[in-house]
Amino acid sequence: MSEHYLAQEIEAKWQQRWEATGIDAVVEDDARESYYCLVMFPYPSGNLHMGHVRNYCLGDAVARYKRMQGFNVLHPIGWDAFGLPAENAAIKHNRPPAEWTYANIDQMRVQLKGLGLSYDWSREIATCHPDYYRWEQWMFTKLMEKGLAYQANAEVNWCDPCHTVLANEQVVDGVCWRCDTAVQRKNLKQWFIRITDYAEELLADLDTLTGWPEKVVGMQRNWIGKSSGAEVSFGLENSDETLDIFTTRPDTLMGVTYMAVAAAHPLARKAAESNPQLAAFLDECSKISTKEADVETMEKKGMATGIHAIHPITGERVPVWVANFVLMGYGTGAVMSVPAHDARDFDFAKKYDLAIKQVIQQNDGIWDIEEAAFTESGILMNSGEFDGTPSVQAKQDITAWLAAHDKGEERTQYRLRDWLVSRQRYWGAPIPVIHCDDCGAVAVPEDQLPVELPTHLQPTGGASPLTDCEAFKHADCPTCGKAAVRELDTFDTFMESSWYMNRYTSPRDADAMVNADAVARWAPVDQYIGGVEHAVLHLLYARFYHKLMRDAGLFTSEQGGDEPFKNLLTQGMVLKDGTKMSKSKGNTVDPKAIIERFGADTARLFTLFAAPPEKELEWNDAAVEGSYRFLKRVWRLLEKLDNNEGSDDAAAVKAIRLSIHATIKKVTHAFEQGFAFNVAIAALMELSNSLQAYEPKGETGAAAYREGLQALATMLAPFVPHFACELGEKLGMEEVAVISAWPEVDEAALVQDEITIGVQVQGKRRGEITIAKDASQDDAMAAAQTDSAIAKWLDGMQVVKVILVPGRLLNIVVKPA
Ligand code: LSU
Repeated sequence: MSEHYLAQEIEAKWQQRWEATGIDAVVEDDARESYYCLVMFPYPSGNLHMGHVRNYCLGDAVARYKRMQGFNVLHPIGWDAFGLPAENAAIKHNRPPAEWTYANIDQMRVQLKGLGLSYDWSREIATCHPDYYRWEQWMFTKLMEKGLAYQANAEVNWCDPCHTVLANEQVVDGVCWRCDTAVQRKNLKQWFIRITDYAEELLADLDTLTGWPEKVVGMQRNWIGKSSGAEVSFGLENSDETLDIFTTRPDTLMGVTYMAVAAAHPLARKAAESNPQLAAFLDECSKISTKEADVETMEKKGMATGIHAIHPITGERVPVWVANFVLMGYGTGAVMSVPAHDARDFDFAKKYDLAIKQVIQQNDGIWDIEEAAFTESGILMNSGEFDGTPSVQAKQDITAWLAAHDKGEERTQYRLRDWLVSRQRYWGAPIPVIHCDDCGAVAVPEDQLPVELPTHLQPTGGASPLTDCEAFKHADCPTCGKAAVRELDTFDTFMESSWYMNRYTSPRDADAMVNADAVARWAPVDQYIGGVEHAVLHLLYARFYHKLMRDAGLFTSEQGGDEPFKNLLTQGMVLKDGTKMSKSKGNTVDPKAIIERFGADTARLFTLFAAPPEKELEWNDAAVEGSYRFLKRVWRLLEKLDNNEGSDDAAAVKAIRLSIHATIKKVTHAFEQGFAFNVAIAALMELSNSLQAYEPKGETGAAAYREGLQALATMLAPFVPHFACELGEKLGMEEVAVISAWPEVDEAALVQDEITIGVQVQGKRRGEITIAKDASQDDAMAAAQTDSAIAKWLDGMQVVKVILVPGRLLNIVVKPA
């Protein structure tokens, strides 16, 4: 046989066949144990990027392997289709985003099919379709009813180029996660969902996520940021109001020498009314970014407000300052400052010449409080009745004192803020609210859902075109019937991606957001694969939303679990020349070019072989060609298929069957142990080398060779499915045998009669011998003496001692004769 390996032809043939047979659709029966769910939800950005290819090939390898293991696999695909990138592209090309997006979807669908990914296309969904987002709108109205969704004025992050507010999670190092521009703080009325109500559960349930990388669990834990301490109420001079703060160090309360409030704090604003210099400073503060890292590193600046607070215990006057590092969005937007025991407060006090009062002393030794803050625990001093108390006790005592005097209480605080979900952009799901002059913000009733987004509008980059779309804007108040206006903001797209995995279980349900039986069958997702960029965005929101759906009665804990994703694999990035492939850096490799040149199977094999899934993958043209050459080598193995000249050679058959079955064992293990695909593929390459070196002789030789090729085809199927099916067909296998049945290990083939062990003379390795598995020390020694490489080290020597470590090593000690 001298047929060439024609990748493109083979791939087109099998893709057509799979399309016709729908072999990847699920069969639903009743046993949850046999269900395996794996989901993905790309942005339809138009063209596949190598990073996507890697992600989808990883998922497909898992899905295919699990199917071969007999699981009923749900492997759906759909489109996270709303959002800014699509809207911006539509602006640039002067086409309505709907048209642009649906065209992209059509293009990407073709690309995904071209990769041979085994998706269940019958479940395809797109978030920009009203059949999808109507349920999100419905859910939002339920959340409004429960008080879990609300509109409020708040200091929020504003991105000017994107012309919208952002959630805290979308501000990375002070800049917009999409366009890298520094965000501004603005006071605006926005819609929020009360994720803070779930902070404790979101934190506690992290402990159940044993199938997640510790790193991601840690990132979420930090983001939620639970801290315990006390809320303390300071009085205000000449006022009935109070200045409330949270502290984790109530033991240092007696050391407070000033208060610091955020620029957006009402007290600061009030003081600025009669103080132009302060007003200018507040203005300056509003322009700097809010990211904590920034706040840590930026120059600390402040200004006195002229207002004084009253210390709750001593009654002393304490000056109130505005400080640029105190943020309104965190805690109460005000802090008590204890320069003697906090490094930042110390620096600030030094800079502005504020008092420093030490109230904690070291357990032993003297601390020079003028030099640096003492930030550890110790014994209280200068603290009146609390003097001599250790910090730990003093925290409790002082909190108890405050509670008894109605000036404070124990409190737990979270860093997590409520989820800001409204966006001032057009290409998103309309927020289902009507604003009535009399009734306020009224939820759109269920029978009027969905509130459909007009799809013909052309955004221009400024204000959303919805703001002048008269047909959309006007509506009657659902409560009183008076003329009213619709909410013109849309939802952030993370709203749509927070529940898609559950919708996939009953994607066409017209009566409910999800079907509880379907959720019970498939949820939670068994294996999730994604980039780590979503660690505190999507992965946090989806966990929250899953709990919201549960608590809305859409499914129970027993049916859907309390968490949406059981196991998470965070894939590494695809790099070129050491940096992340990206359009802006101009270092991308177009997957299309690889596919056109070598075929999809080569692209798949390279991305899976070149690095472990969770590690970064450095692009390497030579390795791509190497993957292609490997497939061609395997292809050529077919040439020896019918060779059977010579007589049966039992030892050779035994040896090749040993490598076949040892490989099955190794590859199975690699799949089960965290999807070590690179290890699995390396083992398959070794097997192919063994088969290449093998000369089939006689009937048994030919049979063993065929067995080896069949095993190779089957085990290659999750990685290079077209190639594997074609190879299988040439081997006379049924398609189902190649893609639906994982090979079994023949334990008998693994039993070795002979073993090879190393031989050391004077502690140095000098060669190896092959001996019977149960050979005695004398037999082993005899074998060593007949091996010329070893014998020369024994020549002229007297053997003093021989030690056989069974199965491992023969150790020979000698001295000159
Ligand atoms: N639509 C979202 C998204 O990221 C997902 C939704 C569930 C929030 C990964 C890389 C990425 C994600 C890359 C998946 C590009 C799909 C993507 N990815 N490297 N959609 O289309 O790992 O993390 O952008 O899990 O270079 O591929 O990506 S996406």
